[in-house]
Amino acid sequence: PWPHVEGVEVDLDSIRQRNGGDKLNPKFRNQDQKNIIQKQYVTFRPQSNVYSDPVLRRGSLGNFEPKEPEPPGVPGGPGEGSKPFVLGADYKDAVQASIKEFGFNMVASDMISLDRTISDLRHEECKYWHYDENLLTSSVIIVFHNEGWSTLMRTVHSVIKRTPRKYLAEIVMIDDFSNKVHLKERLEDYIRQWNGLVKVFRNEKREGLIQARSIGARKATLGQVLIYLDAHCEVGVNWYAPLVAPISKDRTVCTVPLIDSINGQTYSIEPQGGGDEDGFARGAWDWSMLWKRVPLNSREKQLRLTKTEPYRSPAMAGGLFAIERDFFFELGLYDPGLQIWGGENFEISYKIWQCGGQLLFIPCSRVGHIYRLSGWQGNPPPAHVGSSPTLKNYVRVVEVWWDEYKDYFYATRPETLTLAYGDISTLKKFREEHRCKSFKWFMEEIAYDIPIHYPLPPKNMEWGEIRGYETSYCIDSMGHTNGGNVEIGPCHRMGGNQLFRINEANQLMQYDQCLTKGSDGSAVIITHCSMNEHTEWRYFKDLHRFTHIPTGKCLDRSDVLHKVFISDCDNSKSTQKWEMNNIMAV
Ligand code: UD2
Ligand code: MN
Repeated sequence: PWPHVEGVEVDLDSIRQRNGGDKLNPKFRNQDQKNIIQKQYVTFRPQSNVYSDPVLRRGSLGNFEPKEPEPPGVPGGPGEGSKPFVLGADYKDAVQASIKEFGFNMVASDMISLDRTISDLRHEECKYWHYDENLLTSSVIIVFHNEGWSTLMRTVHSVIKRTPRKYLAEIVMIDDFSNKVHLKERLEDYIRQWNGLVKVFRNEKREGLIQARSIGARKATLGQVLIYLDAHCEVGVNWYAPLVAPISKDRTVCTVPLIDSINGQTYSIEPQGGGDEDGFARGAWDWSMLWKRVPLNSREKQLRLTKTEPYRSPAMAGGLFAIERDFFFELGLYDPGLQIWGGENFEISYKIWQCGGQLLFIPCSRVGHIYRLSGWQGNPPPAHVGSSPTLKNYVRVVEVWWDEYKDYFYATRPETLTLAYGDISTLKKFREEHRCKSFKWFMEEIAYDIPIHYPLPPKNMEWGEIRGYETSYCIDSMGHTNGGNVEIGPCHRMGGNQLFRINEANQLMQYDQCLTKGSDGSAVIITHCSMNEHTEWRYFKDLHRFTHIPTGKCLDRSDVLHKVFISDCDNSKSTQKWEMNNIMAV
């Protein structure tokens, strides 16, 4: 018995052992799980895909609903039913170390059964949908790089536990050049229990998650549909049929489950937040290409009869989706020039929509995902990749897909104008040959609600560093935001905290922050602003002057104290002279 698990008498060490955390020994695996996993692995591919639309029969439980409660991983064990599991103070240091290494509390995870039960977070209505039983089969693909063991394996266990066996062709794991012992030496042994259902392939160099997913598509040859999951997920009750049914009906549909949030400390599962009153949101972006979610609007709702039906989304978050295998290949998989992390979620979304497919969010298919906790050391890109791969990815995506809208991206990220993003001619050719639609069509027909939440930004008049005239000192935000002072520092020509822009709306900005006057009436501060806020500045290039319009004062500095402020304009003061230029060191 462990004192820190209140009211429960379970031996956490034995769970940890069974999870493969200490000693890998398949005989520790629990009996219930053995009954679920079939011994013999048989390739299954239905000959035809007769498919009729799902029907909602409110009185009768859906044909894919479990007939009896799921067996617990460990009866009464920690985390069962996705109850929060809180460790005692004794574990504090070990917990912190694991968060730093993996982004999650691995000490707690290792004590929670890999086969634990979870609470059913679905809308009640979801239980009454009936689906055609000739669903397509799937390969589930999980790419991973240096992930924790039990969170990774819980992903695999949950798929095996909650996917009807006849539709699960294989689970393909792509090891993206991990260097942890538990991933290099134990995995093959551990997955042997599933007799070939689970496969591991290893990249010979770090490819990044994007190319690793394309590799996974090539390796996964058995299923008709490819389902991608991050390496720290738990699929929910009856997640499969609702996710795959729309693809069985129309092979150019790509589906995304509703993504709940697994707490990386306690492993409780919270329903996806935000969105509308039912928690439904559409995937979106701001014009600097940050991932955003906007509430499901009434026009989209009206395309459906009931609230748990799939709905259209302009974009996906990236990690969790299902796509027909051949369709994904026809789309050319991911752009081979996208590196490591980021932007691929938009590339695939635009490609799907603009080239004739559809992207649907599926309210009744739910999958939990653990978001990394702060304090995680991160996955630095490998040495053979140049600087800022993510930004380069964004540039490739806007250059290929955004047409004239790309100016809005450059307006918010002017520093990317100088990035060498590589050759995109093959992608442009693909777009032409497939007669993919324009971004304008996409914005008007599908993503029409995004500018309501994220208005198109004003164009820039000038951008670059703001240098004291004939000095080597520049205005520097010092990373301050939300009301912090800006200061003066040696110009470094690296952009970042010294990168500003002045736009047609008279905003003097850095990222999503504006410069304005502080409460003392003179210091210049930097604070978050939306479209019509802090429209206060004018730059007179020939006079080397920035004027603060509301006060009529001039931007000034104290060279000794490194302060930036506004003061009465005086032509003879050299500290009021500035020069904005965009010669960067890239
Ligand atoms: C989100 C997505 C993620 C991906 C990313 C943008 C969700 C829930 N997650 O960030 O899937 O689309 O945005 O690119 O939508 N990995 C590798 N090699 C690497 C780095 C990561 O294989 O070089 C693996 C990693 O182990 C994980 C997956 O890729 O399984 C996604 O990485 P993440 O979980 O760090 O990304 P996340 O969830 O912050
Ligand atoms: Mn993730």
